[in-house]
Formats: sequence, structure tokens, C-alpha cells
Amino acid sequence: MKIKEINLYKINMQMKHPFTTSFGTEYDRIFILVEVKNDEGLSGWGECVTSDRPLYIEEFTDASWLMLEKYLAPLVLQDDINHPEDLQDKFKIYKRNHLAKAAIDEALWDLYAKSKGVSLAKALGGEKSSVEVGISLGIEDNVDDLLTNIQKKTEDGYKRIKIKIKPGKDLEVLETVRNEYPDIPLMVDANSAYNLEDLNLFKEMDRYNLMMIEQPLTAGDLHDHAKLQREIKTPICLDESIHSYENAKQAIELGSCKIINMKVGRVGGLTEAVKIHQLCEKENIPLWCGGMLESGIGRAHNVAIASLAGFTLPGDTASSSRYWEKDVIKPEVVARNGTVTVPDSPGIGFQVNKEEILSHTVDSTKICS
Ligand code: OSB
Ligand code: MG
Repeated sequence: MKIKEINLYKINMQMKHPFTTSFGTEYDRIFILVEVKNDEGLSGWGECVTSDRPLYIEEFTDASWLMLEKYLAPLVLQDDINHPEDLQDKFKIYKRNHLAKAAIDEALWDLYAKSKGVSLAKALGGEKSSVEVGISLGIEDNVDDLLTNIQKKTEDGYKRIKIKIKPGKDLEVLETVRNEYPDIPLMVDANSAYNLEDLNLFKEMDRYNLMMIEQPLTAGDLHDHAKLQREIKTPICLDESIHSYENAKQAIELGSCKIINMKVGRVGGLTEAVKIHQLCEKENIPLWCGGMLESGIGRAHNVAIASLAGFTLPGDTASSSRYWEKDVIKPEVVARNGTVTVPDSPGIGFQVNKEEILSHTVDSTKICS
């Protein structure tokens, strides 16, 4: 593949509902879409799932923009790329910046699949024709609002409910939710808000029959997560701690988690995601696809990766309409009864609505070979 042109679009999309986690509230998503074009005029698309501030991990949109424009795009334009996997070697000289790298990796995978006339899911080795999804519910000031959300999303058929927790919004909330809904598949996500001094709190959570506790402690602290996992029955699932195959391998070896949340952005792209998937299959570690409040482009990539057989638990890829008045792809992603169909047309399998993208674009640049 000879890449002729790379376009970056800085997007500002207003969310339908603000989303609150232990690290803050998101009202708008300010992120980057990447379009790569080959010499035959075919386009591939990827999403850089940063936010405007480095609250979730260290990357943020303006930094990733610079990374993409100044360092990553020129590397891709330099010479022919036979396969998206070739990016791994090329990108190695620049450290981390996984969300930026992943955006180009996704775009190249989409383009590669389109040029071969196969779906992205198939190109990645996906076998499922549909994927199961749950929903991630933000922290609410008022627990009644959370209960209302749970009621609605359960009626919609989502396969499991994840609720965000933070210190002061944890056990009491869980007690209320479990009293109201004793049997729903339920999990919590702390986004790194606790430390080992909170051990007793996590021991108490064992009472609530949770599927898992996602990222209770600081990102990267595999040692303390292993200590915590030895003390509690509820499986720990790692999100922010897993940036690579090596992180996943070490986490499994140390016993820091029993489940892994895969985010294509966080691990630097689809090639690395497939590698981690193989590891989890071999080690019998249940895997599911996380979410970053993506637009349709990122959402489409999530559906494709989740079609691999080792994604055995419902992911966070809810319907486009949960996040947006109007998404940037056609058709939008729709979860029916907690199930999303995996498209079988070439590439991501959703049509990119350029007009809709441009209506949210606050900055753009074209980088040519
Ligand atoms: O920790 O999984 C997370 C959203 C933004 C940043 C981090 C996380 C999340 C979510 C929402 O939980 C997942 C989604 O609905 O896309
Ligand atoms: Mg998480």
C-alpha cells in the first residue's frame, strides 16, 4: 500500500448526556479522526480516543495532534506499507503515545481490509457474526437517577450494567442498587480511585455478587493489584494498567487480574490488540472490549475487534444513540437486545458521513507524501 495523503480532523462533538467518572465529567468529546488515502483514492478511517485533558491516561488531544502531525504521519508516508502489522516496527522508535499510534493503525487496517475486499472483522480473524454488549453508567449526584438509568438500560436488553464508583459513592450506592436489582449482571469501575488502604471496602464488595471490579488501584500498579486480588473473591479486571502485550502478560503472571478490558487505543492499535487476544485465549483470561465514548468510527473498530472468539464477556460498545444526537457513520451502531451485528461489507463496514464529520470539525490538516 502506498499512502498518498493523511488527513487529521479535530472534532468537537457534544454528548447527549454528561458522563461522570472518578476522574471528572465529560460534556463534550474533543478528539481526532484520521483518514489515510492510498494512490487509488481509497480511504481508511481511525479514531484517536483522547479527551481534551489528560484525566484518563497521560495522552490528550492537542498532544496527540502534534504527535500525529509531526512524527507518526510522516513515517507512514515515507515508504510502502505491505501490511498494517508493519507499523509496529516503524512506530517503535517513538515511545508510548499509544492512542495516537492506534488511530493510524486503525485507519490502515480499515484501508487494508477495503483494498482486499474483506470486512475488518474478518481481516483481524474475527469469527462471530454479532457481539454482546453491556452499558457503562456514569456517577450520578442522586442515586434515584442511577436507578432510573439502570431500569431503562435493563429494559433495552443490555447484557450487563457497569456503574462507575469513587470514594464516597461506592458501598452505599451498591447496597441500594443490589436491593433494587438483586439479580442483574453488575460490575463496578473505579478508574484508579483507590489504594490498598481501602482493602476493607473491597472485601465488603464481595457481598454484592459483582462480575468484576474494574481498575480499583493506580494504573500500572500490578503489584498492589495482585495483593488486592489475593484478598478478595470478586475478580479484578484491569483497564488503565494494560498498555501492551507485555503489561498483559505480567498482570496475568503476577495474578493482578482475572479479566482484561481491551481498548484498542490504549494498547496502541489493532495489531497489538490481536496479540493480547491470543495471549488471553491461551491463558484462559476472559476478555471484553472497553469503550472511550467513541464516535461511530471508533465504535466500528470496537465491533470488529470484539468479533474475535476470545472476547467472551459483553463489552461497552453501546448504541450510537446513547451518546450522540447523530453519529458520523451510516448506519449508526445499534444494540438490539444487547447484541450488535458485525458488518460483513469491506473494511469497518459502516459508511463514513463526511458531511457530519465536517460539521463537528474545529481544525484539520492534510499531510502529503
Ligand atoms: O474506564 O472504561 C472506562 C469512558 C471514558 C474513559 C474511560 C472509561 C469510560 C467508560 C465508558 O467506562 C465506556 C463507553 O461507554 O464508551
Ligand atoms: Mg474502565
